[in-house]
Amino acid sequence: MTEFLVTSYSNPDLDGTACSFAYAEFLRKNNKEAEPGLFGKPDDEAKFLLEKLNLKISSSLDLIEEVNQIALVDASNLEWLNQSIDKSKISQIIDHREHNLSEEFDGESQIELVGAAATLIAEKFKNSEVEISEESAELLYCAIADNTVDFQANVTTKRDKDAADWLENKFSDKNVLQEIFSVKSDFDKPVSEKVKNDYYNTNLAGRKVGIAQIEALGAEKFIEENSEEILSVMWRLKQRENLDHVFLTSIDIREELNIFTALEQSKKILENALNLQFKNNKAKDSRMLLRKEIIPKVKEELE
Ligand SMILES: [Mn+2]
Repeated sequence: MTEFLVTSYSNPDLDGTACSFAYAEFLRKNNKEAEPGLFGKPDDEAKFLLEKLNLKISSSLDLIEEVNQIALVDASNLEWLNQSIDKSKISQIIDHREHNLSEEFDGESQIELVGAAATLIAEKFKNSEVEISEESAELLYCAIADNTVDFQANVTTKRDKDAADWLENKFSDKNVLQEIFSVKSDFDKPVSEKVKNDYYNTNLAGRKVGIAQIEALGAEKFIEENSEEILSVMWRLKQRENLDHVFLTSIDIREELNIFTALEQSKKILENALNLQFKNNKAKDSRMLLRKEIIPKVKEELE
């Protein structure tokens, strides 16, 4: 019998995965019975790092029945959770998103707008007596770098940099970040897989909106070379998931820009929400906006 399940959204990214693993460790080292769990499949970067560190995280579905409490990490929007979660069991929320529903939640919540939820977990170790394992330090460090696009995105704060500096001395593998960014920049797979690697749909102002995100070295070239196919992947997603809008936001880490790709009927919404100018089905922007910054603006426009 485990008291706590520590988990995130379905198909978590490196931040959600790292936070689940490391926060469960933090709770255990503070004498609570806790286990990390994942819903769905972690994204490519998270999968790569778990394999490299030889870590296996259980499926949340296997743990959910037997736990009394759920701690949600890198997640706060209760509408986005896996259907099998009994919301009355959620006792803690730790997240860094502006768009969340934590106000409808009466447990313990920590929502702070830093670049990565991993920063919030790292600070807990840093401010306490308990030692962090090498695995957790490496996971959290990579998660912060990954979520802030190597500390370049607007969402990056001093707290993220301080946490990363502290974590960096707690593990030995100094090449790992370079490897993570090569995984992110691996275009040697079908276009549809690349587009859907970091994708979900969400309800924004009553509209069902699908949003895919790519952050990579060479993202611009990938978009230029595969426009037609990307549009047809989005069209199929729109049909299958019955979406009102669907778009892809890509960050080219080298060129330091966003490229938005959208179907015809979603261009106007994005142009207004983000002050963009589409040419054909693409729009470029130099702000390096992350999806978590884009969502509140699109939601406002749809309202
Ligand atoms: Mn995150």
